[in-house]
Amino acid sequence: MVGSLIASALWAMLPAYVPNNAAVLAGGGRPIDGGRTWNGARVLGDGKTWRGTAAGTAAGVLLALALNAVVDPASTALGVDLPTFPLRAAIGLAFGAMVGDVAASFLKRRSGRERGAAFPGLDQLDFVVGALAFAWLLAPGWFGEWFTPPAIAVVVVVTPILHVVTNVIGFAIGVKNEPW
Ligand code: CTP
Ligand code: K
Ligand code: MG
Repeated sequence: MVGSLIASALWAMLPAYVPNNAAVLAGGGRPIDGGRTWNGARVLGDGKTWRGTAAGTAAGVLLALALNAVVDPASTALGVDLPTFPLRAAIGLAFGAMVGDVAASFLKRRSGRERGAAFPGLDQLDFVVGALAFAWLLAPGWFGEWFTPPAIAVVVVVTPILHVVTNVIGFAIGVKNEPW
């Protein structure tokens, strides 16, 4: 019961987990804020680029389509009812994750944090809030079916753990500048 709740909730979040990591690998080029500042600090900073945002969103949507192709055997193997992703849900999760991350950088710059500075709590949950909000906006029926309050609770507890582990690995293998 709890196991199947965790499995379906995490499966439903997978298209929101990939974008940040894909952006790290693909990032670079023109920053979204074009170098502009506001009240003495960059609006977003050099860490938020058009290329990283586009690549991250594309990676999340592509992963959702790939998961749709294997959802039946995966459901059977795990003995769990797993979600398929309508395109609108896939886009909401992937793009929303990127928007949440960009919004967090905006808040970091407003609070005097330089690019790459840690903001515990925000760093781990920014993309969760963005992904859930955009999935709800773009695919409300699908969202209500899979992101029940208990599923959201699972996501909010488990995601920060997964996020910390992934980023420490990314730092250790040299693709990420900081371990957060
Ligand atoms: N990245 C990107 N575009 C995005 C998000 C991330 O290009 N929308 C790339 C950047 O190269 C960035 C790296 O992924 O440096 C790591 O992402 P993140 O940790 O979110 O950015 P930071 O550089 O730490 O900047 P910030 O302090 O604004 O979070
Ligand atoms: K971030
Ligand atoms: Mg960072």
